[in-house]
Amino acid sequence: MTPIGAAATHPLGSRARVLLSSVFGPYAQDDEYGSRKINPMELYHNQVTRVQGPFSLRMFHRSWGIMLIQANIDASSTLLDFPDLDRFIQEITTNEYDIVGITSIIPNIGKVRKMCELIREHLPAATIVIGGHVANMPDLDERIDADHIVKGEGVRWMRRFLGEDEDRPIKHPRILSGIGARIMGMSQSDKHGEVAATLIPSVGCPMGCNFCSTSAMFGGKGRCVHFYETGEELFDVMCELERDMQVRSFFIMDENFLMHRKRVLRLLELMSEHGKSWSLYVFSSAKVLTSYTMEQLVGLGISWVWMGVEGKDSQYAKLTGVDTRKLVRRLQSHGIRVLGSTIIGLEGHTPENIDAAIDYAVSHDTEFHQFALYTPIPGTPLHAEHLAAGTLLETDECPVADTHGEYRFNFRHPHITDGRETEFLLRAFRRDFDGNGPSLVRVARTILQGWRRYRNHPDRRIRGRFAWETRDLAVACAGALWAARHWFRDNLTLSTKISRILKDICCECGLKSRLAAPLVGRYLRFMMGREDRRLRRGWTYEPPTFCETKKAVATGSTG
Ligand code: B12
Ligand code: SF4
Repeated sequence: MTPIGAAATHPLGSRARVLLSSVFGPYAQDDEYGSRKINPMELYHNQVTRVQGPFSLRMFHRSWGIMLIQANIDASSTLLDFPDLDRFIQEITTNEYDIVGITSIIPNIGKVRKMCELIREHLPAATIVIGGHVANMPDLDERIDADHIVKGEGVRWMRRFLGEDEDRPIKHPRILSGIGARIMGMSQSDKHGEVAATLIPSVGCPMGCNFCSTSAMFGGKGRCVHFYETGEELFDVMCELERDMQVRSFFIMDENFLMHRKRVLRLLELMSEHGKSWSLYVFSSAKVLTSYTMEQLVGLGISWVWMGVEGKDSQYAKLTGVDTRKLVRRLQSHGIRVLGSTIIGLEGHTPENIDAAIDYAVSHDTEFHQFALYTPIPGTPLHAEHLAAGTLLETDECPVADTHGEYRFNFRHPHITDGRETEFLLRAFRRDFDGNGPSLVRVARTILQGWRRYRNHPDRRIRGRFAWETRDLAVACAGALWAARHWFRDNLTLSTKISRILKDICCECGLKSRLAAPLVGRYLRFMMGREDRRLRRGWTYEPPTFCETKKAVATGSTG
């Protein structure tokens, strides 16, 4: 095995033919390879809106790590995303590859094992390279048959392996942030300009929270890897993506984007100078968020933020001194939607205090709320602690495929026993939905708040962004709220809440909304009914397969 850092070059260098693949599906089913019905290849429906029925936001995200690698190597390559087993076999039996790279997370290890076996059988001369979070498993080399296990950043590793210049600038792939979005039984448009571009400025996070595998993967506390060091570099890439993809919004895949203050403030200057009215969707810790003024956040176009709330009285430095409830209210009053993230099963949680912990999370009334179980993941300090204490469950007690954080603990919790965490987790999702209503309604509420506050802002750039973000309010949103109110007609609290927001929208948007709400609403209500029946029959949603080939780039690279 050659870990990152060690010298290794493929004998063919850049003349090698490379296949990069994600693990095979279908994903939302229980099978021998580790797929789990409860663990679909979806962000929202898996970890955020899973109990929201037809209101749940369904959407897929491509495998960005291998897309980034493919865009940055000169060798000829094929990228296979979301194949099923037959499609993967077809790819390796009908083509010759010298290197096969697989990306995976730990719960999907059974699929990696199977894919390695198939590669050995059908492409015995190929070099197998495994990357992504699965590489953090300490004994991975004993569990699968691969040639290289790459921990950490993969672009440099792959360039080095191919004998290419590893220091040349990073080319950003053109990535739509989400695909196949669907809500209330309706497929959403993937058309240019509607969906944000994914932007990957860095990987890792220097905060180094003890449970965080992303931080651990790229060096842990105090470390991370920047693909674009400066505000100028980032701005240039964003302009390229804006031009090529006709986007004006960016999903910034950087665990703590705002933490890199110098880069961010320079980006703000450049955005202002060039009149860029972009929307940015970011991940940020609460403490870092509060280190910016609201004017700066709004100027940057921050309109959606994924923020850890973790749990009441949690010990994490990223939350020290921050009243997250107040912060959320403040952000919302400026039109910023929040995806709060709460951990169920922290060390201090007990069956007696879990309701209070859940109520505290729900009281944030964020637009979206992710709940996940406290899960020691190999490679993290938390995992090392549990290993030393002998509190981890053996894989025969808890299969790796079940350690995805949405089902059960992989360790012996000091207070929560007998598998009760599964119900606690579900309870959290349900209470958030029952108390705060569908996320879609909350999003409409906050967008409206932002619009009311900023529609007359003296800066055209800022006004323009809020106008753009409100573009669906008058018709589609009004209709959705009408349908949602009808859906909850027997629930006085929620229907009153929804009515109030709909009334506000009609006040702002006038006759157009008043007419559209019942017309569009009736249609949506019908579609929701259909979707609900489909879901009750056990329908699941799978991503389409992508196969993208790139010819070798002629360079002076060694071979
Ligand atoms: C996007 C994403 C998803 C997408 C998946 C898209 C996909 N096609 O797989 C969605 C939303 C569906 C998802 C789902 C889940 N995810 Co997820 N996800 C992420 C997220 C937020 C970003 C990943 C990313 O693209 N990063 C940016 C790219 C550039 O970085 P990268 O992928 O790490 O790739 C770099 C290196 O790892 C390496 N590399 C990667 N692949 C390869 C391959 C080769 C050959 C080489 C050499 C190198 C290499 O090079 C890349 C460039 O440096 C990460 C968190 C994070 N910030 O990374 C979590 C994360 C990867 N997910 C995680 C988990 C647990 C899950 C879920 C189980 C959670 C859940 N219960 O919902 C499910 C699993 C679904 C399933 N059935 O498989 C964990 C993995 C933990 C672990 N150690 O295994 C992470 C780290 C989040 C976390 N901190 O808990 N996820
Ligand atoms: S702040 Fe978030 S991304 Fe950073 S280490 Fe902590 S949990 Fe991970």
